[in-house]
Amino acid sequence: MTQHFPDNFLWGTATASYQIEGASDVDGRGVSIWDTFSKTPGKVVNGDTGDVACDHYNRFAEDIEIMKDLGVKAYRFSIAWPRLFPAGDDVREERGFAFYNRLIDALIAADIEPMVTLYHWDLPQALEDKGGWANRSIVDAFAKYAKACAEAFGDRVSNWITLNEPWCVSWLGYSNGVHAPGKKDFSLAIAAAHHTALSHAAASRAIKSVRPSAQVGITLNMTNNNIEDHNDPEVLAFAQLSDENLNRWWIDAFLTGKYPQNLLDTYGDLQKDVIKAGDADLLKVQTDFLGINYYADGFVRSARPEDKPYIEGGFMPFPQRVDTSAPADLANSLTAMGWVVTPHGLGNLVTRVHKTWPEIPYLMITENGSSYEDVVLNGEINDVERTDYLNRHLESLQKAVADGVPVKGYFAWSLLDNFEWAEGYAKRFGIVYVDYQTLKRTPKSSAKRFKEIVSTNGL
Ligand code: GBH
Repeated sequence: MTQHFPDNFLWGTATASYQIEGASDVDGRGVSIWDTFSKTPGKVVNGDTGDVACDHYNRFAEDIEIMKDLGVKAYRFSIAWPRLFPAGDDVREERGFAFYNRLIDALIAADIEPMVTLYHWDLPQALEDKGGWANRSIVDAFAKYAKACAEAFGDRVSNWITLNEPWCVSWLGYSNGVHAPGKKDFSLAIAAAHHTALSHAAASRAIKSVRPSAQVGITLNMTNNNIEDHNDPEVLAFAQLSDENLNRWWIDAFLTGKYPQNLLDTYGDLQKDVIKAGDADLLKVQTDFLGINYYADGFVRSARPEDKPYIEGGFMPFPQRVDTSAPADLANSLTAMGWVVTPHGLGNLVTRVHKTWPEIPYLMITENGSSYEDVVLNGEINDVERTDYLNRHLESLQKAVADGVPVKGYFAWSLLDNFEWAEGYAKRFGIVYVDYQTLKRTPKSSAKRFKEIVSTNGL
């Protein structure tokens, strides 16, 4: 049986500036926190940096040709804040604006709709020097940057994502330190979580003030936490806290102006003085769509003897002892990232999100994809596992959409193999292979399959 997606379903591919652009010291670009972090020994596998990456800055025309051949209707990319405002202040770098004008114009000429993410993790270092996302002054700086982007590009861009995965920004950046700026302090992470929520609201209002008809959303990395031991109160308490910390924090903020009280109680003194009187009015904002990045489900079961209170992992300040490892039946087919493959999770997730928050007008899958070790054989990359991941996740998504969940688009992560943050170039997520010696691009089998899905609008 053929499974079809709705007419006008927005098929796209996604990337992020620091992961693909390279050209790090070109045209007045300022230093970002990922330049600093990746050049700090021990932070990124192999000492890899984004200095060259895929050299998309110089090769974007070729990348657009690839997308045109794939037949995709949209392209989600991010703007590097340090290209437009190198010192994170009001001083503009016109060559940075010119680059994104060239990119956007070329996309439109190719009939590909630009979907812009304003923040995909490359903060100007000068702002981090003042405390970054943990300092409340970031809210104003981000709103100004957003407004400048809406003014410059909003005549041609109508879809905007304020922040990508503010959970990662806050918790990976400021609490467990695996991402830039690499800080390890629970209270900074909570401050960042609040300031990213305030920033989403402030930026949304700023964009709408100059482009009233723009569609503005936020992208969250969301998952389902599968509870395997329903009788263990520690498991239940942990699952609820994780859901509030990962999924509900930013959604409750823009819908209601409030955070989950249970979570605030658990944070206790760590969140003291961060949330100010009157912030509820600032947090609440009309959000046109929710972007969801989905990779894999999570699992929680009763602790094994070796499991320590979760707080000791330096990840989230939860005192429960639980086991969150991969279930045995999924553990022998992990991706190269070590993540489980749970395709039904995508359909389950969008269904649950729509049921829980029916007031969110529509959803977009802004990222979904997988990393596997690719083998080049006679110039071809037959990435069977990645293709299978794509097929199975889209099958699950199609069923949910057919059942009435308003998902308007799907963006494959990623168009190109690229700089996978702390994993450097060792982990490949692209549907198009990049040879980092020659920078030659080669579409993998998964790209050919995606092209087929896009052209038939179904499976
Ligand atoms: C996305 O992050 C990013 O937006 C994108 O830039 C990146 O390249 C892509 O995914 C692939 O990684 O952190 O041990 O608790 C996804 C980040 C991955 C964060 C799964 C939560 C759960 C495992 N998410 N992760 S852990």
